Amino acid sequence: MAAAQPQSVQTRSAHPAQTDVVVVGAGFSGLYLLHKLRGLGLTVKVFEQGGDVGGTWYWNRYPGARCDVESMQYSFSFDDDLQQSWDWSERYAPQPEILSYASHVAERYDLRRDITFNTRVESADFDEHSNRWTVKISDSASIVAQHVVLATGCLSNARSPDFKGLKDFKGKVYHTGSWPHEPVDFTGLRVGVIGTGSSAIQSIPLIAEQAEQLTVFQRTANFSVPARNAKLTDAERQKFRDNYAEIRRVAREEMKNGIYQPVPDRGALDDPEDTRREKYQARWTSGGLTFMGVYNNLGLDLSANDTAAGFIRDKIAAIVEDPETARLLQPNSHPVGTKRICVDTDYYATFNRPNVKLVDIKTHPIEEILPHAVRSGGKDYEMDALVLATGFDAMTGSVAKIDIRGRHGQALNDKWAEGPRTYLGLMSAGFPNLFIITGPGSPSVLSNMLVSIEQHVDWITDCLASMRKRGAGTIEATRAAEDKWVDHVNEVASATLYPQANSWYMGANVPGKPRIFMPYIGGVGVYRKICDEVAAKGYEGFEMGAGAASNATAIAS
Ligand code: NA7
Repeated sequence: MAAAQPQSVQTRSAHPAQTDVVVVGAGFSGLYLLHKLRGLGLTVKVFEQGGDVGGTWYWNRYPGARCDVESMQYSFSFDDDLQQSWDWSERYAPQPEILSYASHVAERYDLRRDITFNTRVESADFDEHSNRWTVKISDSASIVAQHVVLATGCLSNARSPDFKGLKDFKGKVYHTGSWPHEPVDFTGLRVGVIGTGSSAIQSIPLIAEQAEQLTVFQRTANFSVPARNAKLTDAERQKFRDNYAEIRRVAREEMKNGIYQPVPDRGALDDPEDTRREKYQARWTSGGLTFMGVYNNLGLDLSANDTAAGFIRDKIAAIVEDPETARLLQPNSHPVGTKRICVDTDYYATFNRPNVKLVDIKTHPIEEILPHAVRSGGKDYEMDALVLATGFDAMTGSVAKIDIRGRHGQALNDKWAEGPRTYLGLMSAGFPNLFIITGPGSPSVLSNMLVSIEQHVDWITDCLASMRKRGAGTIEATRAAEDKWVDHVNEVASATLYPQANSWYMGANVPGKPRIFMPYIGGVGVYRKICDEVAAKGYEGFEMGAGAASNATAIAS
């Protein structure tokens, strides 16, 4: 794909350029937000560090990368013509197709003209006299904005562990989260994959087909269910299209995870063993993330959860021929679903190939990377190439990379040193006019991201419209509302099994990161209602201030 040309903002002059809104990131959130804000007549500048639109889908180009929510649902719903006309080719679109979709959206709404690519936002400083943010971008230019919206994504900050000797490894090192744009050929190579999260589970079967030898270094075994990916037929697409209004409504308002699916009417222990197994088998056969939706208490009750976990462990034992490999692949350290359940195509069966080997690095952690090998348990595994499938500094990592200073020069990173604090995941007290899309404290990664993105963008747009109507120049979460919300987020999480896992939801994958359950687990339907009520009550828990004029016409575009 040809990268769009970076546009310039007014740079290095005595008077920096001005805009109503700076948006950081041109993934799905940034794109939709730009479209909506233009509808309000606001001037908007979007800065994107990648060479084109797509966000996480721009970077995650590893073999087998695809969404794990079905494409007919992992797509925008805000424009019926768009959802009626875009043809998804497979049940779970592969990454290149999702990227084409993002590109199509950018073209359809003529978005690229307000996006500056290959440009990082370095810092944002709030000036309390003018009530404006000064945003510094990577070519050392600045732009002044009334509002800043962080559309930086939850899984955009790829993380490479600090393995001793890694920089001296003589072969190529790849990270699944920042894969090269040109094709990577592993033919004839001895390849090591470190990590067994979703990215590894999607890529391992394909790398195994190419590589001469593939060694998988596993710290934590993960639960994975078959995707049962397939080409979509016209009839399947049409069924969605004919019912889109209702499907989208239910996904938004009635589901916890923003995915339209049958709603369970009972808990796992309410069914006898044989019925339960039949139901698990039916979901296993139909495939996909909705496996966890068989019963309504799998995330709440450990005994119920054990029945689902046991079913998957039995499947692993049945698929994987070598008993020791099967044992290692069977997850035992966390309840199923408390780390995001993975969706795969032939992952477990791949370990039956003669060229694939599993190494347990929980018992024998990686000691060091040598120029041509990985050393674990005192043994050297010779390698020509390494794939780090080691995940992200999720949810807060991309925000933390920007030096954000709010009232009294307070750094957001200092405020969040003990864990992120937000009101509704949308704003943080002391940082007026700074919004986060799908921020910590909102359902975000526990949901179909497109549903959560649309909800946040719509809410923020309505909020800005309301500010303009009232002549308000600033909006800010109150400390009291934020404290209450943070308590609520923790309380809801602690009633579930989720905090039991060392997951990236908890920040547990990043050494030194505070262990806080970051997303809001109350569900997208409940969360939407709360946000709508807050708005209906005149933005309860937020303070609007007169500040400087907020209307677009006061600011040169
Ligand atoms: P994940 O799910 O965070 O997986 C990362 C994997 O890398 C996981 O198995 C980790 O083991 C492993 N890891 C991370 N650091 C290390 C070190 N230092 N040593 C050994 N192994 C390590 O990232 P993904 O990219 O796969 O998926 C992220 C999300 O993208 C996914 O949930 C979907 O929503 C899409 P650990 O479990 O921490 O022991």
